[in-house]
Amino acid sequence: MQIPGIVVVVPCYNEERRLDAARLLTLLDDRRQQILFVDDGSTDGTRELLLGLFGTEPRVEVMSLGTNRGKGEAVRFGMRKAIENGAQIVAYLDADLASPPSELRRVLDRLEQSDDLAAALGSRVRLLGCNIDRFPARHFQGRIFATIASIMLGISVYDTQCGLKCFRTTDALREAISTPFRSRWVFDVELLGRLVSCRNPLRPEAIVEVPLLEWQDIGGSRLGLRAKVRSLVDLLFIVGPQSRTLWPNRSPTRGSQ
Ligand SMILES: Nc1nc2c(ncn2[C@@H]2O[C@H](COP(=O)(O)OP(=O)(O)O)[C@@H](O)[C@H]2O)c(=O)[nH]1
Ligand SMILES: [Mg+2]
Repeated sequence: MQIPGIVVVVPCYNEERRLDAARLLTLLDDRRQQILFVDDGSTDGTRELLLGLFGTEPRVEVMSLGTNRGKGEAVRFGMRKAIENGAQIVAYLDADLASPPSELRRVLDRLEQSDDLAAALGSRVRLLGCNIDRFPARHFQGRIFATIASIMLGISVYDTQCGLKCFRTTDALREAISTPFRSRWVFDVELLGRLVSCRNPLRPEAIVEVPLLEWQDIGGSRLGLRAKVRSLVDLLFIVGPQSRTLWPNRSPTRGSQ
């Protein structure tokens, strides 16, 4: 890889059937951008497909985790590697491109517009004029989850679970990803909690949500009922110790690490 300005981490677990090479390549339209695919111990041909499609592209790297560790760890490994390689901005994006590359660009633009911002998060708000195509049941489950997460975190986040998030490389980010996440699926909440409660915390004002203009629920999600129930339980265990709502007077400490 060249010295990276912006690295887009794309976690992949058994994505052989869903990978759309042509759309993914548009992530490289911005010359500063690089893609780091993290193959999360896939058991199908994901790794071989990624290497075959992008093996000769200098701005694409494929990292392989030997065993499946879950999305949170796949993202964390990718972000750590990107930062070790010198990335100034690290983003992550789901491999199914439910958030399209054009929306990644908009969220990155928002982050880059202001030096005061440390993170810009895609947010699936169903506003008139926006094309947020979410399965109704998932929309309502997501709203309940995000509302609970937001109250517990003590910061107003509308959509904790959107798979598109962008961060400047800050001390807070380095610290937040220095140790494993406790949850496979609730890691976004854990990450936000750590960012605002670590030793060098981000001010909540340094984090913005950017309402997406376009988002589409792609079939094939493997987040089943069991994982959803587990996520709710994880939420209580994760956010409890670092909650600004539950512990309003607590000075910033090491968060959940
Ligand atoms: N399901 C699943 N996805 C993973 C895992 N590790 C990484 N991922 C990636 O996480 C992203 C979101 O997965 P997806 O199944 O679309 O979940 P969704 O959030 O319900 O749409 C995709 O890029 C997956 O390839 C894992 O262990 N399980
Ligand atoms: Mg998906």
